[in-house]
Amino acid sequence: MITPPTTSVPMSPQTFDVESLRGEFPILNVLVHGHRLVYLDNAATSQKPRAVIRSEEEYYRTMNANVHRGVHTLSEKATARYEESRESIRKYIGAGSAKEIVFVRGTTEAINLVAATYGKMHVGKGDHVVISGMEHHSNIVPWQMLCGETGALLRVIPLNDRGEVILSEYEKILDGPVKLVAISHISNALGTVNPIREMIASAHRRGIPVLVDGAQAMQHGPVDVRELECDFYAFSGHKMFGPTGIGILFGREALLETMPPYQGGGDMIKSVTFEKTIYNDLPHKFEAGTPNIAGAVALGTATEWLSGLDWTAIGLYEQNLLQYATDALSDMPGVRIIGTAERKAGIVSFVMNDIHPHDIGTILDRDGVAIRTGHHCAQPVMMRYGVPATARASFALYNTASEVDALIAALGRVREVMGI
Ligand code: C6P
Repeated sequence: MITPPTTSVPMSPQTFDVESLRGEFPILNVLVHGHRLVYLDNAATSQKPRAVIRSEEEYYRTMNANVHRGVHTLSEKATARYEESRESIRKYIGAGSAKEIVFVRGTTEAINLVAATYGKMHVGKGDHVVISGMEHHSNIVPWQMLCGETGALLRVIPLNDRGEVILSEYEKILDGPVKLVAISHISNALGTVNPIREMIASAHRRGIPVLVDGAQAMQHGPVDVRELECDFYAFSGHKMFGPTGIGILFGREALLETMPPYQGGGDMIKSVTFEKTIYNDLPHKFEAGTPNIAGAVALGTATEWLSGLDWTAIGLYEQNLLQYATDALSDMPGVRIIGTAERKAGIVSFVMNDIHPHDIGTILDRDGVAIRTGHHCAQPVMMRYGVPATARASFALYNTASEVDALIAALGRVREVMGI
């Protein structure tokens, strides 16, 4: 049996009090099979602070009404709160205008929106769309569908053995008839942080726009879309301490203006006759139907909550935690870490001997340790590294070294149960 590390590394700078931050997350006190929850599945979805939970509740308790429709007080209140939330998010990601902030269901819908509108307008037969070998299915399938419909070709930037994009290959691919690059900021399956600023600059030197899948990035610190100079940035509320069912497509105003609507319906129009519809202004042109108002409001609260944190201290804390977990896992016999990039976020994917990751996940759950197992909606990554699936521990700002110790101890029990 593996002896788990007994001491916690001194990793919390004075400026960041993890225990008091944990106190803001009620779910961290839940018991699972008699054990206090050790939640290490943050890449799948993050937990919610009290402020976010309260915000959604308060919306329903005090102002629930439809937006942009009524003249009555509640509708005006709900509309104002919905638009204030858009403004909070705009500020948080450094966008120039609230017109560039489109509420969607999440990253998946944001990418599909761009593929179905910008993609259909600009990508034709013989053109290329570029993605990388580490993309989530949400940033593969919409482009495959587009290429299938238009006769374009999907080009894939290959990965090295550590799980990093091979930039020299990317440069070569960019010299083709490329109409769009779509790349993840951080890989959900490998933890790799891509050099997206550099990659965006390379594409822009050739006049090629870039969409960034930011699903995994937003919980690890603020992202400034102006600084990145990306053309589109897609993310999900639920992975950044906000609610499920709400997310954002940031798009440069000049591009969004030229794009056709994604869906037709209420709120995306200025006027409708049976002969002709005049579409609404940005961003409403892309928000057909009653939106997830409560979700949008609470996502605004999540960004306000995130703005109040000391990200220099948290960045250091998360990197130390990642290092601690990586070292502990590397010391376990039979463990192979998949994804050893130089720049990583708090995600460790691994396999252990020939134990199926689902067995690992199930046994860990008995000890209250929640991780994700499977292909993580990134089957090409599994193929690239020759594994059917991995076990994945993913860390957020409220995780601690003693939770890593609990993971390692539980993995020791997996070895015992499996007779290794
Ligand atoms: N990854 C994971 O466990 P949605 O489902 O739309 O909120 O996000 C999709 C998505 C897109 N891109 C990346 C890089 C992602 O990681 C995800 C979601 C979760 O890894 C669920 S599969």
